[in-house]
Amino acid sequence: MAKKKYLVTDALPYANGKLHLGHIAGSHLPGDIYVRYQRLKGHDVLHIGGTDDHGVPITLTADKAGITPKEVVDTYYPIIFNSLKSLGITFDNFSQTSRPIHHTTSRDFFTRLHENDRFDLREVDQIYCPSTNRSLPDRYVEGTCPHCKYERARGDQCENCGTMLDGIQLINPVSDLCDVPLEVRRSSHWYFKLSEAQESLEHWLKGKTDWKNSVLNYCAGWFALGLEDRPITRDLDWGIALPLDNSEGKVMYVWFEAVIGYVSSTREWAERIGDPERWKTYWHNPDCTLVHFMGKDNIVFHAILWPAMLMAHGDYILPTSVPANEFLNIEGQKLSTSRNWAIWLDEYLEDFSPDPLRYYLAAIAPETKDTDFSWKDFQARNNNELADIFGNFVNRSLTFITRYFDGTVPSPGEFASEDEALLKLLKETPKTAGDCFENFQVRAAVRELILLGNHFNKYFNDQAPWHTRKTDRDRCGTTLYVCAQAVRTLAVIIGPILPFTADKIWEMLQLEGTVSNQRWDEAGEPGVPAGHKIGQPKILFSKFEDVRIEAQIAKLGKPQTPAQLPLSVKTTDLNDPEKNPTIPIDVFQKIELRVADILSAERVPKTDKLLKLRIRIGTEERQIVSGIAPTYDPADLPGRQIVVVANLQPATIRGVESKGMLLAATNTDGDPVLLIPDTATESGAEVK
Ligand code: B3M
Ligand code: ZN
Repeated sequence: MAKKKYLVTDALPYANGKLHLGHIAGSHLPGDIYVRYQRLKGHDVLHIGGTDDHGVPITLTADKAGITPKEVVDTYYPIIFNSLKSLGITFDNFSQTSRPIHHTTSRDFFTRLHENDRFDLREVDQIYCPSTNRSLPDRYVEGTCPHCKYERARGDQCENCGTMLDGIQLINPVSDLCDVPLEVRRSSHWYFKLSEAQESLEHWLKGKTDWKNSVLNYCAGWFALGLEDRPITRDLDWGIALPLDNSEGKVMYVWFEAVIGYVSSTREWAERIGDPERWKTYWHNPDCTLVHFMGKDNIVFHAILWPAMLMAHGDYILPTSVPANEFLNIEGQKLSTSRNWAIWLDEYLEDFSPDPLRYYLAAIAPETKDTDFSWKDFQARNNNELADIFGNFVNRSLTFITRYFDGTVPSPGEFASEDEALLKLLKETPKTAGDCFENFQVRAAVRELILLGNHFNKYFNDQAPWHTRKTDRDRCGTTLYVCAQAVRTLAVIIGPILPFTADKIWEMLQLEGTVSNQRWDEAGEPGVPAGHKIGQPKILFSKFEDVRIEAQIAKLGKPQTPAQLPLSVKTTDLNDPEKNPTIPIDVFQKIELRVADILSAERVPKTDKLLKLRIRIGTEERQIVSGIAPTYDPADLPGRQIVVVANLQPATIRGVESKGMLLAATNTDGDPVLLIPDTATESGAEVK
């Protein structure tokens, strides 16, 4: 089959906060599953992402925290980037829209549309705050939606009915920052002539019969109202300046440039791999499939505004598909970050491994309607499906081979009809599961996998190898041969959803290469030869006890503790006496810094970041807990020297006692880096 090109994008989250499971269920996980699947199919796939760094969401966060927008986005970028990476979301490039390459790309795009006469400069009324002397675009104002009368609609969009708004349309507008009465002033803005694009857009969408109904219906609603021209500039000092004279104080509207961010991130990728023009082989290639993953609140921007911009430009392909997802509720309530009724990805990953979450979110994916994340259901799915169906089958098969066939896959005898039936099922599986992935039906794919897993276990039970082992060794060997094939097929087929598990199974099977370089279409063929020596079987999934789940439920709706708000002091604050008051030397001298030797290190159970270290300071041995697991393997630590604060009050961290704290810097990825003496130093030596 010919290699096809795919360009897959996930919505760019605003870099003003951490990622929660709404982001993941809406775009990153379905995007990643699709990408992994298409790669296994052998296609040329580029997965593009990044953060959305401009616009009022960012400046509002900065205003409220008293820091600059740049500090906001640079704080959240590494947190967002690292949590996605830990969840196994594999991007070819993950950029920021605040980078120069995006400014250039957006200004070029703007210039082309300007040359093509797609803009109109208009004088308009705009909401103005007399106390802060600034105009208040977008989310700086809230008021009643003129369409659905929802009282807390924002100046850019009504969260309730999804309508795009302009602050001036709101009934009873109020400022988000102060409560003086607001005024209306005139200002000039560039408008994108979206109304002109309606006919071409309608015509284009008529051909999209395979798109989700929800997306098509949503667009039809817009067309029925008639598309209106949209202002695409704002009076702000954070954003992308216009490539025009007389445009001081104006920047591009964030939604105009954020979508161009997909192009900029692709260009950044091309530059990084040393082939700067290569991005065009996707964006300017009519044979490339362009897929945008996102949540339903972004449909209008991706299925109407962005295609209209692309058409107006002329050089680009249009989206092939816009598989928007509905919303994820949490324990029966709407997800709300302000009430902290949310599950934060980085916190999840501190307590659990990634695959159970990927699995559960795939199983309940909000593909056609809003769905509910329930911790108890998460627990049940993990325990009853991952552990009892998949984990159990893999484990019993491989353990049996290890125990009774010396770890060597037995030669099959003559196949009985049950063996033939299972081998046939394996052969058919790539097509059945593949059709689901192809059509963005991840829930259906999970159902297929469960059926498959149940078949496998039933086969094992019916064949009763523990019995035939004694009565008919040939039959027993045939059974285990077939089971080994099933384990391999399973590893490939679950790969898009459960990549970490797939790798583990591959490792246990000791097959050549990696799961990700297998061919999907051949995944159902017998691929483990008789006589092949497998590795040590390990448990794939542990069951989650009630206490772990209850602890998660208890966190919902509670205010976040300060440690979870990551805005930290930046170097620019160093000379700011308010943020960084100086201290007299005697205060510093109270801190006992000592050189210590690491004696042993181990992970703190059920956490991803924490290590428990036995250390020696001079003659004294102690235990400390430290969050350095993201960078350091416990096996590499014994024998190394560190610097510790020796007189810190003891604390209990995750139930483990810690007497002291080691010193580590935080690198730009947000990962810890140990501070160590330059040459071997006597244990217990003072640091001053
Ligand atoms: N930042 C909205 C959001 O995070 C917006 C997406 C941009 S995609 C180009 O939901
Ligand atoms: Zn509304």
